[in-house]
Amino acid sequence: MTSPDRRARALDALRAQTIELPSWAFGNSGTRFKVFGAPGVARDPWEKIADAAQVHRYTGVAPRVSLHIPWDRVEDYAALGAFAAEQGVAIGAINSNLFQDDEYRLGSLTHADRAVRDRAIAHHAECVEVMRATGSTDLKLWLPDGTNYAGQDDLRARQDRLADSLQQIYALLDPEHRLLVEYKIYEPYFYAMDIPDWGTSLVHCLALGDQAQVVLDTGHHAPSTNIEFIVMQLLRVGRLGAFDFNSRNYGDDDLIVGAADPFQLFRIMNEIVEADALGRAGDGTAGVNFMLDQCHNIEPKIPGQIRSVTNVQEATAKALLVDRDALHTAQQAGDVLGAHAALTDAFATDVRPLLAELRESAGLHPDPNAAYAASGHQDQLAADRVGGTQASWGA
Ligand code: AOS
Ligand code: ZN
Ligand code: ZN
Repeated sequence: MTSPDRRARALDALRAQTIELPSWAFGNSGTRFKVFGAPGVARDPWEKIADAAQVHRYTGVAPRVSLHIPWDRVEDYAALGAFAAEQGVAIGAINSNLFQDDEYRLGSLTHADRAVRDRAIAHHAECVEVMRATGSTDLKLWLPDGTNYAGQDDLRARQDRLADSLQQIYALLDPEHRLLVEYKIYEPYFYAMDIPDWGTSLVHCLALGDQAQVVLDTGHHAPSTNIEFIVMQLLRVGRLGAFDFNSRNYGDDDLIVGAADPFQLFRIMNEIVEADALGRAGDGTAGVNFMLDQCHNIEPKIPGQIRSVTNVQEATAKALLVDRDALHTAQQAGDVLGAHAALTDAFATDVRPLLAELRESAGLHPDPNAAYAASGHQDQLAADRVGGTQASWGA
């Protein structure tokens, strides 16, 4: 049984939780085999923001949208930020892009040629300008650089060039900005990525300074990696800046978070709650940014994002309901199964009634997935958005 106190504290914490949506989730996406077009899909950054705002309207906990430059390049970023505010959302992290130019075939920030590195650094100056115009405080850098064959390049020299490039990017930041450095085990290169793991990301962040933090994308690890251990360790040293949440069965699948392994998502949120790292500071700049990094290849985009947000909320609610006194007592006493049961009991709790109560207390429909499906909004979009080119992942 959940104590009334714990339930009340969970409701307060859930009320304060926010989840950031990626603009690219609202464009068409697919694999290298096929991109499926869907009726009513957003045709430009403005429509992607409007779609993200719908997700916030129904869930009440998704008040920011991440942009990707150049996919979301516009003439007037201040106007885009103002449009987002009118829609009831804010611009979140600005994602740079180092993977679409021919020049970057052998690397961008790690390239042997200084001119190529300078160009990649200059792209981040553009991203920082976008941050200033939109009020964003997070610059997110996923480095796609790497090598395909042993001996192809000097691994250590690439790290040295990377350290130098990152320092120049870091120097562009304003005091309220953060640089969020993402890691990924493989793809697009398959011998050695230049930031393959959290250790490499952390080493660079530590060298840069306090404004540099690690991004943990849940799809970027080897199978059987204990992700919650990484979460714990990065929190312990104050360097977990953000999540890119998604689900994976095989590789970087970018499926709906909590779909493949809800127990793993619960274990991750349990470490967050244990470290009291759920909330962000009032100004939104500090703490862990809970972002989604997903693509909805075959399912509709807005409902896919609503489902993702509610999945994160469910895992969070379960983590908040863990009887921490019982857990810590059992841990101290060496009660292996008692401690394990403190977690599994919470995981087995049906938190949907708690979340329904949370939403109703905020004036929202208790079931955002059903409410959006019944709204007719999707049909309206399909009727309104004819003509033009639908935005694609990468377009
Ligand atoms: C790539 O695999 C990474 O997950 C990136 O975070 C992201 O998907 C991309 O940069 C889109 O902005
Ligand atoms: Zn990512
Ligand atoms: Zn990824």
